Amino acid sequence: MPDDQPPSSPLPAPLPAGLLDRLASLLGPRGLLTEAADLEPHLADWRNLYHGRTPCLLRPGTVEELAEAVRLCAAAGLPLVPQGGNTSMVGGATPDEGGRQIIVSLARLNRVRDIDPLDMTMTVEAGLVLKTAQEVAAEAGCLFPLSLGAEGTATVGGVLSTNAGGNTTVRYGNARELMLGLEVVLPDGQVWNGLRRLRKDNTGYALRHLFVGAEGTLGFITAAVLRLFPRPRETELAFCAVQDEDAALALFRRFRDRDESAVRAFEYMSGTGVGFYATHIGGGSAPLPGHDHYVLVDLASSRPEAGLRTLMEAVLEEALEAGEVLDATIGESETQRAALWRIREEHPEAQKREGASVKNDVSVPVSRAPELIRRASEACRALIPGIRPVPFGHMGDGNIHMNLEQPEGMDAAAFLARSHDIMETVNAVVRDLGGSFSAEHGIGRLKTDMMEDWRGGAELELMRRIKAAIDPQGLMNPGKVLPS
Ligand code: FAD
Ligand code: 2HG
Ligand code: ZN
Repeated sequence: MPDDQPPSSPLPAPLPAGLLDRLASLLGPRGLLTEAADLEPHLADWRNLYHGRTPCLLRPGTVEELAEAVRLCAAAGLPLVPQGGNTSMVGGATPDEGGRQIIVSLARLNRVRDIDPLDMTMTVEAGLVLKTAQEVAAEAGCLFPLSLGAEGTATVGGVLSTNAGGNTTVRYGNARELMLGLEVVLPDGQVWNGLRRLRKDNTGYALRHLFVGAEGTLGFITAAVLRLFPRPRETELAFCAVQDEDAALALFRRFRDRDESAVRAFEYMSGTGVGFYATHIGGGSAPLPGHDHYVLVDLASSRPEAGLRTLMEAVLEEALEAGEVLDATIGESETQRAALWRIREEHPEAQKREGASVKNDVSVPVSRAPELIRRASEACRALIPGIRPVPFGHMGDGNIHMNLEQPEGMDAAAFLARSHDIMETVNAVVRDLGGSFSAEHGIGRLKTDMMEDWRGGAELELMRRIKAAIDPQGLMNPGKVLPS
């Protein structure tokens, strides 16, 4: 269970004699931090659920420095916690309270090594911020499509290590589908160079896929070859109030049936979530007020004269006539489109400002998303009267953030003490609908205790064997992903 208080004791255990000096001479003053004030921002997660300790933080400037530091720490039997932008939603990048786990930040490994608009690839280092990666691709006339609310902070290494999804999965897939090759520093300090930019490469086990989604438990991703795509020439965005959850999905189907390739994102929001946005971020208002269900439809095409406006208007008109769409507004400029996207992107922040919440990043087959929202909301209302369901997210790929906000006036700590019951309640519905208890955020520390139940037997046993084969000392990000 998450802690809600910073631990008060004991202080981090001292490192073996001489190790700090060796790390200092290897990494230099920019590469080794030991001052409490420098360490502090790295010791808690974005949600403020976990608070850890560390004896020091390593910030290697080159892959060779990282590899040597890993060798030194492995020889001393010291556990390592990789950290990118520290935006994990599951406590994946936070050390435990024991004080022995050393944080290793990849932030200084942030070079663009190569970009090739003919191969449609770019080779970048792990610490490159996702938004910068998008900008670099755009400067070369291409698109790197992975997009999520934390893109100004999250890193390429982080999104690959969590196999992040985000808003464009419906069109381009998860981070895994956007990766062709990897470079990895293994737990013993060996460097594996798998930076191949090949579209076909059937040469035994696809090792690169082991490290994607491994959440830093198998090694450090230091660089990656990423796939690029043509830049859109036309985009259209509509913010729509819809009749109910079924109408939201029916609208998705209408767009998909007309032109599947045009749908770049299809996001669902509840009236409660849009209300939180209005209160905490939108200065008291949001477009099309007074409805219970909303969707954001984002269309994009790289074809010249794709006719997206005609498509958007035609489909919305049909859906209005069918009573699925109740009202809609189409973004008329970049500024308007950005403002409409902001309503969706600020949902996590607005929810945070409203009070305590319990997150459930879950997925079901796309066809079952409306049922998930309805049934999980009802079950949670029955569990805690006054609880406020705030379902939102990536309806087009079946990933709903089935989040629950505390009842108004309830003590936050008392509400969070029910986290386990709430997650169990949502998960029971998810299981019944053939879904997954973790869609895109990963397992981290938050969900390790669910692994046995959901993935136990041969699947978990295989994962343990892979972990033991690659990291026999168990030094990479201990306590994450696999239950102890
Ligand atoms: P960190 O948080 O630093 O680390 C995440 C995990 O990866 C940890 O286990 C860490 O140990 C490991 N790790 C980091 N770098 C490396 C590396 N180089 N090598 C090996 N292991 C490494 N996620 C989504 O999927 N979709 C969303 O739409 C989305 N929206 C978000 C919106 C907000 C406001 C926030 C705060 C988070 C959101 N997230 C989302 C979650 C988060 O942004 C992603 O999980 C992201 O992939 C984490 O990147 P990071 O660089 O911050 O990684
Ligand atoms: C998003 O889609 C993120 O905005 C965060 O995945 C979801 O806050 C959440 O639960
Ligand atoms: Zn999401």
